[in-house]
Amino acid sequence: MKHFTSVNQIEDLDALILLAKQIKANPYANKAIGENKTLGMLFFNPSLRTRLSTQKAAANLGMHCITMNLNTEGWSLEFEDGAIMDGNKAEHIKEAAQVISQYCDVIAIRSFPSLTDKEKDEEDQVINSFAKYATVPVISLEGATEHPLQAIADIITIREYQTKKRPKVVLTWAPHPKALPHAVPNSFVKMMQLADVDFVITHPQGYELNPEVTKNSLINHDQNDAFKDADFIYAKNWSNYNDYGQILSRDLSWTVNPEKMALTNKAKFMHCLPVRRNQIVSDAVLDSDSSIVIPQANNRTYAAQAILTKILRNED
Ligand code: AN0
Ligand code: CP
Repeated sequence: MKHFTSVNQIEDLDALILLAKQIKANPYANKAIGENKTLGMLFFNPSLRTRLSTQKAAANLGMHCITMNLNTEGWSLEFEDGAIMDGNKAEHIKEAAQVISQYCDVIAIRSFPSLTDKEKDEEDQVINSFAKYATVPVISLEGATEHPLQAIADIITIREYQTKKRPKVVLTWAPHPKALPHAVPNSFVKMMQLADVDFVITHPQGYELNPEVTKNSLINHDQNDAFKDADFIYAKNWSNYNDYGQILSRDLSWTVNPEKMALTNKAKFMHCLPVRRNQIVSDAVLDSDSSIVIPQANNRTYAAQAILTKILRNED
């Protein structure tokens, strides 16, 4: 595996889930494969889970980890080819990526979208520029359009909790006071399209995700109807995609609450975290036995470790 920046790069999902399961059962079994290898983690945005779980995954493989908050601690980077650098940007990605590649055997990057320029965001310039100029493998820790490690943790969690062969999984939009990216829902949709599940997306009219991503998935604008017989409810806010980056609804009738969960088949509640209580989901659901957000977050370690293992083994 050269770079891992998209769910599209997963060639054999069952094999990947099996590897993660084996790692979870025996996390230190491959402590030697990362010996004398360095993982560089570069953050342009905040993180709790991704940073700590990926660092732990690297340590479980014997890797050394160096982490930098590039937005606050590094030189401001220029990403445009041919730029005349007479402004605030002190260093070009071409040099930065090659230099970092000399210190690191794998580079992992978190970089959110602007949510103001749709075309630029869809280019996922930060992650793709690192992938282009780095001379070592690059992993996305959530880019402008995808959060693939999250989606792997999500499918591992669904596999652990499913009680029937083909569970019904519902991705529901839920209200949030801030404009949020599309990366988590995009990767989740792509993952559900790969997995053996009965998948439905529900969101208010006009809150369609990128149609290229959702084109093979069912969309139901009636949240209550979508929830019927669901085995998993995966809640997530995203800002408007058509009216790019705007908040067109904060309708709290979309908050996941016990009345809505009662429509399901005793569904498990999932969210990538961080989650806003009593916006996305009510306390009563998040604090109930149906919530599996904590074990879901735990699986971030095994998702990251599975991908690092494949990269260190040079596997596809
Ligand atoms: C981010 C998002 O929605 O993409 C990160 C989630 C993992 N969430 C927030 O900014 C609250
Ligand atoms: N789910 C997730 O990626 O969380 P962090 O933003 O805290 O890393």
